[in-house]
Amino acid sequence: MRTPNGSPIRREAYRPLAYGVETVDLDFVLEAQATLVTNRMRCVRNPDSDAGPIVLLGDGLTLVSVRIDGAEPAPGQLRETGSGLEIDVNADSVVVEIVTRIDPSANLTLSGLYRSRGGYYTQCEAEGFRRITYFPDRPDVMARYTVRLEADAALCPVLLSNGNLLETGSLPNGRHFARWEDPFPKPSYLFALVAADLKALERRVTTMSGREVLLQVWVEARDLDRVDHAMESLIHSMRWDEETFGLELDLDRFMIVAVSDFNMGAMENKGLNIFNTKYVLANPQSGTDVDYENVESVVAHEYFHNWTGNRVTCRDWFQLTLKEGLTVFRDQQFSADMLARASDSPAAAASARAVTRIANVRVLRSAQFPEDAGPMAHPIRPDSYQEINNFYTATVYEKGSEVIRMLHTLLGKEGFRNGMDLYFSYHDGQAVTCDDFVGCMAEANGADLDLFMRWYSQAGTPRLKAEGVFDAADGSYTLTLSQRTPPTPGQADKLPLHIPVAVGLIGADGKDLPLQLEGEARAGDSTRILELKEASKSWRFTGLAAEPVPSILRGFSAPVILEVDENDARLAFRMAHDSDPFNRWDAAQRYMERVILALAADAAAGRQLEVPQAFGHAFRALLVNESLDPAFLAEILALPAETYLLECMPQADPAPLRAALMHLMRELGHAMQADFLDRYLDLEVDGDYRYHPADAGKRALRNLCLRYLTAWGGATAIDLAQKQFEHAGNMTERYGALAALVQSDAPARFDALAAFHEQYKDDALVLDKWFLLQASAWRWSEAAPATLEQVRALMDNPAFSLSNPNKVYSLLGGYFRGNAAEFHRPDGAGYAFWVEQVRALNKSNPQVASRMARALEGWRKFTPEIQARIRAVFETLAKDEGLSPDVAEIVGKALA
Ligand code: B3K
Ligand code: ZN
Repeated sequence: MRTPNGSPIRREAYRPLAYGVETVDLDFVLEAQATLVTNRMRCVRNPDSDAGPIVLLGDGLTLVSVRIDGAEPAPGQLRETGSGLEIDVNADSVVVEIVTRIDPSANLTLSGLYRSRGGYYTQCEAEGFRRITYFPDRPDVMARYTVRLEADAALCPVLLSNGNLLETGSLPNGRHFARWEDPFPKPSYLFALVAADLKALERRVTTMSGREVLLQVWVEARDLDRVDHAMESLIHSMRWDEETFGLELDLDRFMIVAVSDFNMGAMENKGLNIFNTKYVLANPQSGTDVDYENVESVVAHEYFHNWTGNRVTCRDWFQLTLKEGLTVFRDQQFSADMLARASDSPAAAASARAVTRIANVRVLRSAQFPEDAGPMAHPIRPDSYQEINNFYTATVYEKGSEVIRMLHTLLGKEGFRNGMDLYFSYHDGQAVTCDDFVGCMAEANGADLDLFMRWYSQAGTPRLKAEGVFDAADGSYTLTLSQRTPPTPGQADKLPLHIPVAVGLIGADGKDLPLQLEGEARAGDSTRILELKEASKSWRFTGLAAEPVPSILRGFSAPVILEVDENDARLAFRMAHDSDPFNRWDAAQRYMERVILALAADAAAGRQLEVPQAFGHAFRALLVNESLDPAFLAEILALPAETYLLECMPQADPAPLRAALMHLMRELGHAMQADFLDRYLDLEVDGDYRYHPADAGKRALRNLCLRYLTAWGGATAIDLAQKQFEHAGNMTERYGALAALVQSDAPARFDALAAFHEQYKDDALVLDKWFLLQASAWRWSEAAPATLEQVRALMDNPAFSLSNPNKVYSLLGGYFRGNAAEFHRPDGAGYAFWVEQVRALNKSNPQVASRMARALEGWRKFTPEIQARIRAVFETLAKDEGLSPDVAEIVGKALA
């Protein structure tokens, strides 16, 4: 039914269809094993396309009947093709009625119509709709939908679909129905239905134009005490989009539905967002501050898609970043604004914004940089793919968002808003391309963005080199910026990109110097955006009394790897003084990275490990600095992600890296015991839990202090962690204490894990944390049980199931992606286990299987011994018959 393995779909092959669809009337008779779908669509000739048949796509459907304008098809008029049906017609407009039968109970892929905990749910993006009915299932076919649902009234009392409810009613035999109408034309990937036993939290709010709208968050009855935060987040998102972009909710009703079995985070179906429970449910007893943050940002993300994705959608799936990069940028801005709003001074607001930015960049560096350096490297707008589901990537999303952010930086807030306004005025209701979007940004600002478009076509992480020369004779400082992007698969030669580089110069007193660029009248700014468009360019700053310390790429103004020659003293200086909080954090990260990589080299060579004193001083100066916001401190004192550090090693070697990380944490915990303890005791948050940035920041820093203390492992530390675990008033504290115990070699960790399991064994989301923690745990002593054996044992826990993605992501993902040193054990047992699990998942849920398979795709960065072992398991897998296109693409590219 699909494109055979190995024959990719190309962006350049795009052609509009001969026939589109104007209206669709769907009728679902929902039965567990045999759901009948009647699809009546008005197909209309596309005047802009060449002549041709009506082309319908279908996957795994049982065809019951077809009628064309009410009649049986004439002989030869209807053909079954490998991917669906083709119908020859002469008329400009015909009504095609197709009846199909599907088996939602047998659908474990969680794409199309499937069952979860007794209910029926759909997931159609990217190509799930063709698993429900025959349809031109591509995003450039936008149609108006009506939907009738019929199901057992006792089992599925709630029947939902997109848009507005027209009618409900009872039927014989205990059944009932509902009819829905979506007034907005939409692509099929935004279709959704839900039929289940759910309850809703409801709120009525008034939009900026004065319309009253109904908001609902639907969950199982037992979860109703966990939905307030999702509802609050939805209301905040609505207000933010009105205030920031003048964009209003366009429907009378907006629904969020939570489902336990879901492949990714959530889905922006028109008016009926379907969410993984993980991103809806949170109360103080079950969710951590991080869960609260995630719920807020995913609710916002899906809500923002209503304009950036639904009202204006993608012409084809190569344009995915058009909606995803832009919507990620919007949700990141929203999160930063929410944090800043809760701050009580401009400085606090800047620090709060930096905390969001740091979180964004951590994700980029630990997930996107490795992707861009591996066999799956692709531009944010790929040129080809074998399986589109493999391209919902960190590159399309996170780097895509960085590209939008650069436009925002280059054009300014107002210029960006003008571009957005123009985009909606031209393209509302259309399926468009990334060129259309950037074209609007250029037109609205009179800007030339031709060169900027290279960000859409060039893969790989650019290296930005900064070199400065101070001339004491004339008080000038010449800064030379140069760029180069290493080759990526299929793209050997790279061209210069248009890179905005935010630069500041710091004086010896630690204060920013006013910037005066040679030949420019304007002066005085402390940060300037330099636009690098060529391979290399120099800028001359004048009027300087002494050599400044440059602070380059402030706010992480471009998704690049900055190469700058800074000695330890300079990093410590910026760690203490950089006025740009992001760069201050980054200086600390760079310093830590340097220290950790040196320790890892020593560990690999069997040398004694020693943490440089100067680093300890710089670290401690921050730890005891009470003028810094705790949330920011929690970021600046946390080590860089292991996945990112592996990328930074000349030859990635997980074991010595892990030894280095453990050594550093232990040593810092030991040397600064008293300071960690003081801060720990100071940071206690009194009163009832509230999700507030100030409280969350304190809890984050407090838990981090505890982590350093238990890493060292003195009796006081373990006792503190146990007390916090026992007396915690909320999940952030309880889980923080459990994590601190598990990340130590204290025997108390086993009791804590058992107690946690006992308390939450019926709470799926909390248990996911328990699985994750054990799968990703470091081994602090040789005596500790091997992680792999524990992971295997945990698979037998009654709460674990390979068919629930959250469980797989926690336990298997936690091991494959979150525990490099244990997964890459020298005996290869981790890889054998990986082959087993990828094979099992490949049969039931290819999307999840592919995600797990990707854990090893970056194998070429490792030492030759590790490479040889991983290559062998990829080769084993490659010989399997029946690999899904999803997994086959990953394996094929990994070996190419
Ligand atoms: N658009 C969905 C992702 C769909 C993934 C399909 N494999 C969620 C989001 O980005 O908002
Ligand atoms: Zn999205």
